[in-house]
Amino acid sequence: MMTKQTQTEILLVEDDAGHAKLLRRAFRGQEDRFNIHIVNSLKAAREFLAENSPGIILADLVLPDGRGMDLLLPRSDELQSPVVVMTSFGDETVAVEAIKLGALDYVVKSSDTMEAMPRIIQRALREWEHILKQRQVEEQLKKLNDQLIDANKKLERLANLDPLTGVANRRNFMETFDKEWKRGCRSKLPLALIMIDVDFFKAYNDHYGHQAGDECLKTIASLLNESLGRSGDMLARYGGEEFMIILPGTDIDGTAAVAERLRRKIEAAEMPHLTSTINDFVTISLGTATMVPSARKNPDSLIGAADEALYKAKRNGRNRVEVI
Ligand code: GH3
Ligand code: MG
Ligand code: MG
Ligand code: MG
Repeated sequence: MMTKQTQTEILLVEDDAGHAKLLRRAFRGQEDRFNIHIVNSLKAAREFLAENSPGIILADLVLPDGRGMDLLLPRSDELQSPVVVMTSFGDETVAVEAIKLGALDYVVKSSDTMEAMPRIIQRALREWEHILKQRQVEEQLKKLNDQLIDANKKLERLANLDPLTGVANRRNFMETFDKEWKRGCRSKLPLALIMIDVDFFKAYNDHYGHQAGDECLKTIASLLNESLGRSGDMLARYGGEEFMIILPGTDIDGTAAVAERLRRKIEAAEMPHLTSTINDFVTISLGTATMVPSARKNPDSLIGAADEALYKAKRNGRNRVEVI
């Protein structure tokens, strides 16, 4: 089958007029496939390359103003065209250096190789095409891989966050609590929990509607979040209108002080709550518990203690902090 050939421009960098003539002769009759441009120095080659990007460069190794492979300097990846270096017999070790610099191939000059140059060039072009395709595939793979890493990060974040409030979800809380418990076992430092429940929130929803209830939960979450100081502190949405806070390395007094600060913060926000029987505004009840973790203790007992303290706060009138 006949396929239409596209013409390839060859930049021939050759200072020896005799060699240049031989090469031109070798390509005779193939003008439809090759268009040869001859220059006799590196300087002229660089000038040509500043304006053109030939399909391939065939460069003599020894030129009056440098070496053929110097075209690959300073960075071969800036050069768009592949370079084939021509060496004289005995120059092969230098040719290896050319390959290291990024030359596609080298040809030892002889009357045979000069004659065979069109086929040599054809083969080099096929190889170059193959290299370009491979590079493209590698780039695509890298792009896909980066996208995958991004997507995974996004997924992981989503899996750890409560969609309504944007704070950590219960799963995230359990994981972090488990980690902090183990860390506490080693450090022998206390681990504190604050369990929080919105007061009369069913009545809030009934009166203002579920959507307003959602907005209220969002506001509460962000107010609580901005009130936490230390980097290890963590706020999580534990259930419907319940939040949990982990305070690593915090003792009973410190925890009670943080909890009281949070209670006031919500009260001071003055979110109207007409159907609360204890206040004109939205309030929260808080239960705190502190424990020095140890392998002999059950971590659930700390959560249980915070829950018990919260229950006590509800029983004792709500909008208050109780400590176990
Ligand atoms: P208490 O002071 O004893 O805590 O009374 P309460 O009404 O807050 O307690 P209860 O547990 O009876 O009601 C909690 C209500 O919180 C039930 C539900 O209407 C509301 N709630 C739970 N999750 C959500 C939520 O995601 N969005 C909204 N808008 N409301 C929620
Ligand atoms: Mg020369
Ligand atoms: Mg509740
Ligand atoms: Mg409640």
